[in-house]
Amino acid sequence: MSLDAKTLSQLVSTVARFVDERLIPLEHEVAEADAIPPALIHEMQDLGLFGLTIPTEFGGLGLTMFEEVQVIFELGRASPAFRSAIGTNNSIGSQGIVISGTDAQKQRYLPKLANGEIIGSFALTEPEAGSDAGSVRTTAIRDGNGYIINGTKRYITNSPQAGLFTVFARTDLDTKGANGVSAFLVEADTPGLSVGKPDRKMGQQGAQIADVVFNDCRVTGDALVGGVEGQGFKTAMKTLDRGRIHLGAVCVAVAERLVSDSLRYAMTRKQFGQPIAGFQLVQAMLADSKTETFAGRSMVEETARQRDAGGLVATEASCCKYFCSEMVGRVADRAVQIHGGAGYMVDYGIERFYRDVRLFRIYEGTSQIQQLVIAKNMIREAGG
Ligand code: COS
Repeated sequence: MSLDAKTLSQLVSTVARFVDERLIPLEHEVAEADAIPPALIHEMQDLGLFGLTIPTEFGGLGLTMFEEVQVIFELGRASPAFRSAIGTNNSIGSQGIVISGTDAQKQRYLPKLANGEIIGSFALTEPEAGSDAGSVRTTAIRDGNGYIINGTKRYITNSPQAGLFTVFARTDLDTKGANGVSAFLVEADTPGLSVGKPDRKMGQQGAQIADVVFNDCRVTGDALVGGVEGQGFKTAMKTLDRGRIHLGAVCVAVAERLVSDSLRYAMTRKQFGQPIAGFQLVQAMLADSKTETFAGRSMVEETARQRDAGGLVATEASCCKYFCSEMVGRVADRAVQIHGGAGYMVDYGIERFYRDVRLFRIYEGTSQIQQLVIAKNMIREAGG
């Protein structure tokens, strides 16, 4: 359901105010503690941020893709860890249910995901399966009216906080590729499921990832997403298509923040008796970052519009993820350069963004996977 223009603009400005007044002042503290204060999570719940994309009949805001990216353009101006807190509930941790779930699965889980009562997490990657998502080794073997899951999932975002996992496991051991994989909804307190210690990582402190281990973890038959075996890979791909547009918007938002921080710094920092913004070589960096950020915003908005209109946007979603994640890497690099020595110092926070944005080129499909998807689709559409 689409919001009217006034309601959307009110929502976007409320989120913008929240980012400026509550999130940006806490960035340093959250990175140091590697955790978001619970009170802030409650504020995010009160603002409805966990349910942006979940249909209204299940308690979410039911935003269209275009509306969602407008909110993310604001929310993403703060450290990526804050977006990550609500990211999985709005994207890969809920959309498998929204897209492929049964009515009972939707009724049971979507309201709790929408209000943030539980955190959803997407358990696809494994020690031996990342880019090659169809080769998962985790198994789900039929047992009576249920399944027994065994295997290890790796680098699972928000798993330490999660109440519900969408787990991809092989139900057909004789089918090696994607078609033998099914998706399951597994609650975090199910016996046999355990979450490892949060991994130590390069950036995005405050957003936690860990291993999720299944050791004879028994689930009932109604945990099978959509009630159909063999559809798990397709569910994962459809979920990731939406997630890639969302992530493109996050990258644009961070780039816009860095452009504005770089401009402000260049206009106040003086060298050779004048603000460095007066120097053409600094201007070139500012102009390149502005131009690339604008290009990213334009393609994300256009892809979102096409998706809302019912178009198939797998190619364009990959274009957004590929371009925007690479683009924000270049913008972050220039931001450090424009800030000079200050850009390398922890207190200014620019080096933190430089580390944070590196992940965007890796998760939810590396840049190389996006290139493969784009080219494969081009060749198929050309009849190859
Ligand atoms: N939407 C719906 N269905 C899709 C799809 C999509 N976006 N992409 C693929 N499919 C379907 C295909 O149509 C095919 O169906 P049929 O068997 O009925 O023909 C099936 O899924 C297998 O597709 P394909 O042969 O393209 O699969 P591959 O094993 O070659 O894998 C890539 C394709 C590499 C693109 C895929 O594995 C991928 O996206 N990997 C990256 C995963 C990822 O992002 N990992 C990061 C961790 S998740 S945070």
